[in-house]
Formats: sequence, C-alpha cells, structure tokens
Amino acid sequence: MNTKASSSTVRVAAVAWFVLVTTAIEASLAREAEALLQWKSSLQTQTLSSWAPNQTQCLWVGISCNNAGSVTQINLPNAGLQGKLDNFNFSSFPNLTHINLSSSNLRGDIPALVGTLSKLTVLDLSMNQLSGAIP
Ligand SMILES: *[C@@H]1O[C@H](CO)[C@@H](O)[C@H](O)[C@H]1NC(C)=O
Ligand SMILES: *[C@@H]1O[C@H](CO)[C@@H](O)[C@H](O)[C@H]1NC(C)=O
Ligand SMILES: *[C@@H]1O[C@H](CO)[C@@H](O)[C@H](O)[C@H]1NC(C)=O
Ligand SMILES: CC(=O)N[C@H]1CO[C@H](CO)[C@@H](O)[C@@H]1O
Repeated sequence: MNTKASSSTVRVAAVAWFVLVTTAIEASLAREAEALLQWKSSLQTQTLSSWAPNQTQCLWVGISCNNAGSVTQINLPNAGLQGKLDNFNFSSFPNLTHINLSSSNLRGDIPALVGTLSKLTVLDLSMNQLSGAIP
C-alpha cells in the first residue's frame, strides 16, 4: 500500500468530515434563528427589535447561547409579549435548558412540543393566559 496516497486520503476524508460537521452545525443554528424570527412575527407586539437577522441570535435580548452558539436560554419575563406559543417551533432547540416567559400577555394552549425539549430544566410560563397542561 502506498502510504503517501493513503495518508492524503485520510486528510481528504478528515477535511470532508469537518466540512460536513461544520455545515450541520451552521444549519442547526440557522434553524434556531429562523424559529425565533417566525415566532416573533406571529406576535402582535413588536418589542423585540434586537431580534433581527443582521446579528447572531446569541446577541438578541433575552437569548443566551452556549460556546457553540446554540440557544440554551430564553429569558423574557415581563416583556409584554402579546400572542400565542403555537408558532414557536420548540423542536428547533435541542440545547434549550431555560424558558422564562412569565408575566406577559401570552394566550392559547401550551404546545405539546415543549415536552420534546429533553434538556429543559426551567419552564416558567406563569402569569399569562395560557391553558392546558405542561406536557
Ligand atoms: C439590526 O437591525 C435592527 C432592525 O432593523 C436594528 O434596530 C438594529 O440596530 C440593527 N443592529 C445592528 C447591530 O446592525
Ligand atoms: C420545526 O423545526 C423542525 C426542526 O428544525 C423542522 O424539521 C420543522 O419543519 C419545523 N416545523 C415548522 C412548522 O416550521
Ligand atoms: C422568571 O423570571 C421572573 C422575573 O425575573 C422571576 O421572578 C422568576 O423567578 C423566574 N422564574 C424562574 C422559574 O426562575
Ligand atoms: C453546542 C451543543 O451543545 N450542541 C449540541 C446541541 O444538541 C445536539 C442534540 O442533542 C447535540 O448533538 C449538540 O452537540
């Protein structure tokens, strides 16, 4: 076996793997931003002016991320948010641990998708007009 050829094959494979993983991570971060913007546009109040595609969602008000730039916390208590959670695509946030949307004007049902957040440890939806069980 030609060791020179096989080591360059390994190098090409490593680069391809890196590109694939990087692309997958970027796609998942883009899905998080898209899900947040989609929810924002469903709200009647447009108070979240920092939530814009011109900067990473990690810099948006109320959003915290881990080192990889994936959303871990959504902390928007007392934000006067008017709308529903139906358009909040919770399945786009694999690393979400905290949600605090207490004391707003959210109404309607608590979506069953909240139950798919496997890392969630804090969920505070109190002082809204939401109905239904926490899944
Ligand atoms: C991004 O866009 C928003 C809304 O158009 C604007 O209010 C904000 O100042 C912009 N931020 C940056 C960092 O450019
Ligand atoms: C919600 O997000 C998931 C994962 O990112 C995606 O597969 C799905 O199509 C999204 N659903 C809607 C209604 O946008
Ligand atoms: C959510 O935020 C409010 C206001 O800051 C705070 O009082 C409350 O304790 C928080 N909820 C949780 C579960 O941490
Ligand atoms: C940066 C980070 O923690 N990413 C993780 C987010 O969740 C997915 C799915 O569990 C993991 O594959 C990532 O490693």
